[in-house]
Amino acid sequence: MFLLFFQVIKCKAAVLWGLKQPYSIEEVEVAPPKAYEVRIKILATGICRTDNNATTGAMPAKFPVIGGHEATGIVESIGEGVTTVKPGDKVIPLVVPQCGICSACKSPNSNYCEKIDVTGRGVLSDGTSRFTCKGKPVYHFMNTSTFSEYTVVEESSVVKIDAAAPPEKVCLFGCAFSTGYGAAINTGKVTPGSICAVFGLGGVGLSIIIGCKAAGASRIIGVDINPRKFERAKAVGATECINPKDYTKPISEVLKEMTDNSVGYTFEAIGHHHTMVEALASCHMNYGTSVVVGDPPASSMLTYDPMLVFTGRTWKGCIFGGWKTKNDLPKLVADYMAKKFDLDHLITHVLPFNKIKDGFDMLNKGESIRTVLTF
Ligand code: CND
Ligand code: ZN
Ligand code: ZN
Repeated sequence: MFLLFFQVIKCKAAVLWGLKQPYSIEEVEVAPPKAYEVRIKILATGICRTDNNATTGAMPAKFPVIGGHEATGIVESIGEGVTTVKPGDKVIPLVVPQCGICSACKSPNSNYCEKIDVTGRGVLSDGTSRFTCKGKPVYHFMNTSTFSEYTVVEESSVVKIDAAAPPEKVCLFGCAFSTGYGAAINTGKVTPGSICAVFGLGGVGLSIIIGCKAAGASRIIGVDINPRKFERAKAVGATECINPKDYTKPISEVLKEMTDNSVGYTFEAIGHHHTMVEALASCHMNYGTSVVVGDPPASSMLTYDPMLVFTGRTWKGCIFGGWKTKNDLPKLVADYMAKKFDLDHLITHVLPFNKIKDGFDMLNKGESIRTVLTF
């Protein structure tokens, strides 16, 4: 019985063979977990813009790669030395690990664990991958690779959550919700009565709105070029929504006029240089704070007028909403179970895993917020 746990598992996974190719469902082999590793059976995984960025090159990845990073699963087996999870535990794989010993993990002010993989390393700590397909190694994506029936992660990249949590909802704590909510609460530190503007009304932007509302913002202005996003943005707390295409002047000027020049906080949840600068220009020239949440396109430089920060604005960014994942995620899920958050407006579609292509098509046509794939 014990030996059964340590067999290679053959299963279905969505493999990206190279840039600008679609995710292709293949049979892959998933090796057993080595020491301090955990093999997880994935139950549900959301589709995030970052998974699409791996296909365009905006997010670095080592090909061939199994994408996906926002999921819930059950621990299938554990390697030697693993103590924080056991087979049968309901878990969330962690895009941002918490190893507990690096400089960031030891600092109370950082969640940027050195084990994070945002550069497309694609391998676990021993320098190898646990996946093969057609005799070739297939690489890991952001320590997680959740577009697979089974995945292997390091113990620092997985956390146990409430066994009763519904997998097809709480997978959003694996990225969108935690990222957006934390950007407002932890990074922006939105204050009661303040005015906020959120650029980009996808799963991350809507989660920022939920955070701004929870922090007591008096006005939350959603900004998106796709007006089909406005209804759900308002449902989660946006007080107004505007479309830059409806104006000839820069949206920073529009926001200034709408608010008597008093936007305290802006958030960029799109991932374009020009909107990052526009969001910066949109917060108050002195006391304003602007948070970069969207993935900056890889290998590119941004130019901006330094006067924008010289006058006193604060410009910051965050990965995964600043949460220390192993400590904080179980508490966020517990808050969800206590009905503190409602994720229903964020999830527009639930599809079986083999419909992954439809999920990406809807994301790229602007028809979905979050599509959750179930196994
Ligand atoms: P999604 O694509 O669902 O939403 C982006 C929204 O931006 C869409 O509604 C678009 O219509 C809108 N948009 C596009 N161009 C413009 C524009 N010029 N002006 C205004 N609106 C525009 O993306 P998502 O919500 O899944 O992710 C948002 C970003 O956050 C994306 O860059 C993703 O890669 C990134 C992200 C960051 C982190 C982190 O830890 N910082 C974690 N996950 C995702
Ligand atoms: Zn660490
Ligand atoms: Zn994501």
